[in-house]
Amino acid sequence: MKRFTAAVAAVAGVLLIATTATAAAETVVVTGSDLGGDWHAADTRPGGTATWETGPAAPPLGTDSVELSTADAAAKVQLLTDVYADTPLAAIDGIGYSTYRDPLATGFVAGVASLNARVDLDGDGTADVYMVYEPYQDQGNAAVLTGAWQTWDAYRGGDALWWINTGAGGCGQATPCTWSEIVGLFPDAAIREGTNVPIAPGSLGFNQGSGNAGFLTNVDGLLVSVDGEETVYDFELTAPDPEPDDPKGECKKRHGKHGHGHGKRGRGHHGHGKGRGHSQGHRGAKGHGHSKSHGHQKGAHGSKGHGHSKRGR
Ligand SMILES: [Ca+2]
Ligand SMILES: [Ca+2]
Repeated sequence: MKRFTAAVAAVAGVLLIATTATAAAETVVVTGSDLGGDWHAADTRPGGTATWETGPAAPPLGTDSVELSTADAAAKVQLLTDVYADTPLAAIDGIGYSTYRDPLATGFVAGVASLNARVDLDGDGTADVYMVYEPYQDQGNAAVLTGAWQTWDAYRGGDALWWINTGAGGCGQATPCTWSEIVGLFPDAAIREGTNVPIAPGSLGFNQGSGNAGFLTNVDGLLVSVDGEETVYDFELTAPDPEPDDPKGECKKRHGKHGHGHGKRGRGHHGHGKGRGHSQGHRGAKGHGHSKSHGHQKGAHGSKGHGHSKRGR
């Protein structure tokens, strides 16, 4: 009987932890209309497309996802957000995403879209490199399935493998380093918008190509955790209905999946100065006015640069 009681207590403990973890996350819906807002096509090149679509199969969040296609070797497609600009690499304690390698994909059998982060390694304000996470590199070719949704923990307590397009720190594609190793090598590193060449903004998100002819990957569920606060980006065809006359109801709806109204960390996330207010309605990914109403806004960063984005392969 004692044993039984202990088991019940243990299960209750697990449930409590799970509930706490869920409450810490915020889900932000990203639609195609967010391009040019918080999300950007960045260094997308001819032949590279990002298409919001229903499915395929059962995406990990909602009903829809984004299909990234690179028809030929010159093609490249990016879907990057700028909301993490100026976030110290060391403050990131979780990152991941989900992929679906379409059965129609050709090319590398374990090839799916990667995660890319534009990074200022030495913290001097200028982005220097791209950091890249590729599931096959971290988990092995056999781990990447075709025709199935898979979720990749690109952090794994700091043990996930990333490579740097310039090979800085000895962390090139052939000799990737763990996230923690890179943070250790470059303690001042931060996500940074680029300023060197006229490529559209964006510094964190999905990348496919160049050199990836025939790749066809659906992506969904980008997760980023900063100082323990998770945000999950759910790519969907339509945003939740705005309810401008009912801020509380709107917040509830927008954050409904996790049942809380204001989980924003109040990082630069809210402070783009793009002039979006509550009255314009929340289209899922826009938290600007909302964050103000809860007094969370801090760390606004006004300047948005343009960047370059060599994939390095
Ligand atoms: Ca720099
Ligand atoms: Ca989705």
